[in-house]
Amino acid sequence: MKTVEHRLESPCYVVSRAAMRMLVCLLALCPLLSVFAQPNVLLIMADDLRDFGGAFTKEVVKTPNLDRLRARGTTFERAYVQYPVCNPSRSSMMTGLRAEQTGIVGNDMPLRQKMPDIITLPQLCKDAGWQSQAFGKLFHLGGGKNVEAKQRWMDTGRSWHTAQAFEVTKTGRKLLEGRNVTGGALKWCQWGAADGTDDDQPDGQIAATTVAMIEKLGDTPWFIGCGFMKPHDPFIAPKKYFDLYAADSLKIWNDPADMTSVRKDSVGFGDYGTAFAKFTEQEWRELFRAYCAGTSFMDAQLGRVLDALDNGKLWDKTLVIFVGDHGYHTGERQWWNKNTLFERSCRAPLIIAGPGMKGGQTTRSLVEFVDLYPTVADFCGLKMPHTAAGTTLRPVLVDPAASIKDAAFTLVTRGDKLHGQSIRTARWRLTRWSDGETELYDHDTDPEELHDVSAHHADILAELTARIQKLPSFTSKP
Ligand SMILES: [Ca+2]
Repeated sequence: MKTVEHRLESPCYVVSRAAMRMLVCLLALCPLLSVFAQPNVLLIMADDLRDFGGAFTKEVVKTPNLDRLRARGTTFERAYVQYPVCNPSRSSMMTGLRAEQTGIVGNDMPLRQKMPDIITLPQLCKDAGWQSQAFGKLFHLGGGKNVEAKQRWMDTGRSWHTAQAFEVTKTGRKLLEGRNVTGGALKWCQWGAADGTDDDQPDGQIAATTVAMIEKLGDTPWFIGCGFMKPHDPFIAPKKYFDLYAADSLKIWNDPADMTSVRKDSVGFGDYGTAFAKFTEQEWRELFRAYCAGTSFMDAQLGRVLDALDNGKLWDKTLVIFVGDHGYHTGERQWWNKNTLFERSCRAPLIIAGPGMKGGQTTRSLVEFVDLYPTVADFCGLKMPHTAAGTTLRPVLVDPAASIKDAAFTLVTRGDKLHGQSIRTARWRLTRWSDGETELYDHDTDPEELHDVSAHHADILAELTARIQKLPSFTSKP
């Protein structure tokens, strides 16, 4: 007892108690002060995962682990990619620059070919002392079977200390059910309930290796990229995930008869449009079920990674970012894909959790994927190595009602002669094609963008066109 009294009276204790009070006050004022000077960064990406929000599909797909992550962090309901295709979107996100600035607008251009000296997001942390490791698809996985080319696409050695890609096993390749719904015309339009376990598929292996690396690195600060391949085509997952969805249980989208038709460059173009126009209701249903199965499969792998954070007690020292690389139409405007300037393609999932952050928050603030780079730099206490196109999301993570910008922008190209740019504000989406054609949708009354109202709002058209014209200059020509 005497010892305790002595300790209570010791000047040293008094000082530390005052210091503790000050720290508590500081933390109260700045709830997201980085508790750790070097927080871990876990960047989890899903491929072609639409934001399931909205009246049509909100309650359909089973994603208990995404729900679990939502309970720990902030869900962004209005997060927009800068180009709704894998490589351009990922290149934009990983450099913090718009697609207009990177010039990467297709899946055939490795980042380093266009931007040899750019400091990527994982590289920023790697160069500052973080262990940087990638599993699966973070940058676009080009290169096919050529191992060296694949390593170049993954940016091994520059962005990551090591990067690994994974293949389906012989067992996982065996399909217990499934078919190509185009009769083989579009090779990728294949769905399949696969034999084997989760780890016979790349996403299972990606989860397993991510977990092993988290356990191995321990207290060393790390930046781990965990890049799941699903629900991207081919729409294959272990059979048990198909069994979550009874074959005829899912409602499918039907475009209303009075929907405004739009130019082919906007949606419905090429061989894809021709194939989708022939789909029967049964085929739409089969693909949608397979997409939901792939999403639940990816979600289960996410759960394994979240378990590793639980087990290692890492939530209070890890910034966790879950993103999709762009959205996806599952039948809207008779389109089964991305690469359009509609909300379904431009909006993508984004959830962020981290030290000191409140859980279970949802925000309607407009944000862009170029905001992720400055956000990570901010939380890691690192200086942006180049001028960011975006801005840190910290204010929204502190207060979901906060606003950091009043518009989000997305680009697509159609060959080297035409491109479209789209601006999304809290109320409107204006898409403007480089030949001057426009589409305007009013989200206050039309969240699925069914009716083009550009003929009735000349003032909005002029105002938003002027905003698009202020973007960094872009020409479709290479
Ligand atoms: Ca993708």
